[in-house]
Amino acid sequence: MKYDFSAVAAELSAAGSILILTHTSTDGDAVGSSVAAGLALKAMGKTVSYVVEKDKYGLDRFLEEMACFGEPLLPRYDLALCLDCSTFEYMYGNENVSRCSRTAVIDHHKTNTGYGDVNLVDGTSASCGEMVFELIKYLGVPVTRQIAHALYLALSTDTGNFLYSNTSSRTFSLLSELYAMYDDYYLIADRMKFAPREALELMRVGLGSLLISDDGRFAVIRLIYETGYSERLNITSDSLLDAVRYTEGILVTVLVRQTGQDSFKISLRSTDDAYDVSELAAAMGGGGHAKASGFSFQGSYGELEKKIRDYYGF
Ligand SMILES: [Mn+2]
Repeated sequence: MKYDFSAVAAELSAAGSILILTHTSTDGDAVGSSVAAGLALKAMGKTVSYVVEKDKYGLDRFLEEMACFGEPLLPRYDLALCLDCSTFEYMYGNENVSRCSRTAVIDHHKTNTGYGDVNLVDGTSASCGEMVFELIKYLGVPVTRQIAHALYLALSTDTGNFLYSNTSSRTFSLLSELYAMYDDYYLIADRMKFAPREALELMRVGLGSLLISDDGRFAVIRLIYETGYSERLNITSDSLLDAVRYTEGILVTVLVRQTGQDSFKISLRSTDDAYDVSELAAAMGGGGHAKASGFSFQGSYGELEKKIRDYYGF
């Protein structure tokens, strides 16, 4: 057994009522881990409530349990079960932890601060869902179709559909176990491709305003009021960024999103080892990694563009 579940399992069996919480800006691992753990605990006869944000994929049609996310809370719980959340501050609705007598944490972020009474943290797990899957097996709870779908969602999200560098043979052996039980995960995978209608307009504004340096190596996506961007389009720009950054020849992609009259949020992506975009981010008071980083800027768009052009020399 990869994990030592004894401390967490002791907390779970002692508790009659459990409140499940996870991180802000919900994602598939947060939702999937919560639903899978919640259903398993209910099957054990526990009273379970959730403080989890509704997802953005419309997955509630596959995971009926998500209808419980908005249910009113009890005044007290025996245990807070915090999943996939590295710090207490980053937890969605963390004020509700005060309703709980004890706190148990299960997380795969190696930076987890250990804010629980018991903490099971494993930085080598690709998703929190992997840990929850093993926990459910440890507890001996049958994996229903909905639990399996929730686990698939978690495993698939945090590995970028099993493509990121964190994907391991263990991920695939857990996946293989899931496929041995059920085989209709394409329903979830298909649904995850859907985006809100605003995504098309964001794509139109972003590509319509695209600025490419003469040598073709630098691209600036201008989501600013001047090019037709508005607060209504404040949705994820991941697919827009990916469409540009994975274009042959483009080495650095800068996405500028206007957040106010004189304020901007800038995302930087590099697809070439010669460009460490965290250097520009750090110079501008932000941070991140060599291939993906970001910063905020106060001032006019003109000043910002000049700073970026001067820095990279285009
Ligand atoms: Mn995660």
